[in-house]
Amino acid sequence: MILIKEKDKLFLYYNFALRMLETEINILVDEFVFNHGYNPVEHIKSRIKSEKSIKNKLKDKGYDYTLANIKKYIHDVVGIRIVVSFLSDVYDIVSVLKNSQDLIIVKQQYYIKEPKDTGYISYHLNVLIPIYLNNKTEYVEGEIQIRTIAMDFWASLDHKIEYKFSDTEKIPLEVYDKMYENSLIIKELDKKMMHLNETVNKYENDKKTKNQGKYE
Ligand code: 0O2
Repeated sequence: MILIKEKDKLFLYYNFALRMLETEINILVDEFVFNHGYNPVEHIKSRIKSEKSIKNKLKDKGYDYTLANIKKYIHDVVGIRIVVSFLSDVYDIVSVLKNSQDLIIVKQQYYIKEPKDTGYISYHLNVLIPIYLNNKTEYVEGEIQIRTIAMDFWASLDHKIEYKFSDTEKIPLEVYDKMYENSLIIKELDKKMMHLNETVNKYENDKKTKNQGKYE
C-alpha cells in the first residue's frame, strides 16, 4: 500500500525537477541561439508520467506499484522531449546538454545509431536533476528525448497505433512491418534533409562573402 503523504512528496519533487529541467534547457537553448544565430529547436514538450502509465510500466517490468519501485525502475517520470529540425541539430543539442554544469548524465541511449526493434529512432539522455530545497539539494532522475521532426512524426504515429490495440491484442504483423519499413525511410529522409540544409547554408555563406565589402 502506498502512503498518500509520501507519494505526494515524491510527486512534488518530480514536479520541482521538471520545472528545474525546463528552465535549464530553455536557458541552454537560448544561449545556443545567441552564440550561433540559429535556433535548432522546433518545439519542446514536457510532462510528468501519469500514475496509470507508471502502474502499467511497472506491471510490464514485473514489479509491484510501490514508491521504492517507482524510484528504482521508472526512469522517465520526469520527461522532456526536444524536437529539432535536422539530424545534426540532435547532436548539437546533446552536446549542449552534456556541457550543463547542473545536470548529471547517468545513461545515454543511442536509438539513432541503433534503432529499437520496432524501428523507433531517437536519442535518450537520462539525467539527475538537482532540486534546491530549503536546507538541502536532492537529485531526481529524468529522461530527455532528443529527436528530429521526422523521427517525432514516426514515434507519434507509432504511439497512436499502439493505443488502437488493447492489451490482449497484438499489433498485426503487416502494420508492424510497414512501420519498420517507414522508419528506414525516416532515417534516410533525415540524412537527405540534413545534406540539403548544408547545401542551402553553403549558398547563403557564399552570398554573404560576395556581399562583404560591397558597401564599405
Ligand atoms: P510514454 O507514454 O512515451 O511515456 P529502461 O530505461 O531501459 O528501464 P524504458 O524506460 O522502457 O526502460 O526505456 P526507453 O527505451 O528509454 O523508453 C522510454 C520511452 O521511449 C518510452 O516511454 C517512449 O516514450 C519511448 N519509446 C521507446 N520505444 C518506443 C517505440 O517503439 N515507439 C514509440 N513511439 N516510443 C518509444 P513509455 O513509458 O513507453 O511511453
